[in-house]
Amino acid sequence: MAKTVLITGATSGIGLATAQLLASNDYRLILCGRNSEKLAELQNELGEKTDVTTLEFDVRDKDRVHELIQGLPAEFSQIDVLINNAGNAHGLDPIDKGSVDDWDAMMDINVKGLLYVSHAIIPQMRERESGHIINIGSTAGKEVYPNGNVYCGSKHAVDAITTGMRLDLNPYKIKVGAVNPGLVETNFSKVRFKGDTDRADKVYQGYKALQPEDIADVILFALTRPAHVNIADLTMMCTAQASSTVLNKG
Ligand code: 8X3
Repeated sequence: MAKTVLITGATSGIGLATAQLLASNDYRLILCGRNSEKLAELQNELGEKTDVTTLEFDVRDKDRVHELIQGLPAEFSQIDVLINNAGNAHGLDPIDKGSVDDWDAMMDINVKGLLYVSHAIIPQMRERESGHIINIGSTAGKEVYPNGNVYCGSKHAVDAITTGMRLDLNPYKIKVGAVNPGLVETNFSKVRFKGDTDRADKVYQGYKALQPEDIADVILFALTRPAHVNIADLTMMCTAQASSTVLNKG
């Protein structure tokens, strides 16, 4: 039977590319996001290829996250795969100039939001003794770069939480892994720079960044390994990038 996959942050970037790829590969989809219009469009588009339902929530709203996941219709209530993708960077400032609101947003979405969604789904996976959780981390979860302070902190937390989940859920045969991309060309930088498109565009100029579809490919690879294989931790960068601080712009 086709597996059911819940994806957070499914309306753009890596989440969207993953939803599109999985829809073409016989996965049933629960697409989650904040934008109900985009969710409805996606349901229409991908509904032609597979069964799709949508949940409109902000991962920061723990009560709503819990309520909507518990209230899924019977045909979607068994979640085989959770892809914790929702996440953002807000600002790129030295620690002494950072905005407390930006810090709150990154910790609330990237760390606490991931925990809220996981908390709502792990019990059913534990009960069935099966399931697969893939957390979308970042190279920023492996190394800290100047001005990255709190964003890097949030992604280091994702890295630690992924390991913690894998350890604690191991007795229940639940696979847990992370995919950690470097620079990916999405609206990530537009959000980080609060709509400053010129600044955001410059991040991806002069080299070929990873595309969201590249990350989706790796997620599909992780999902299609045999039962005894878990992709525990995978870091990927575009060829031009060697680390968070070394990028060859030609
Ligand atoms: C995204 C990668 O280098 O912009 O998580 O922090 S980076």
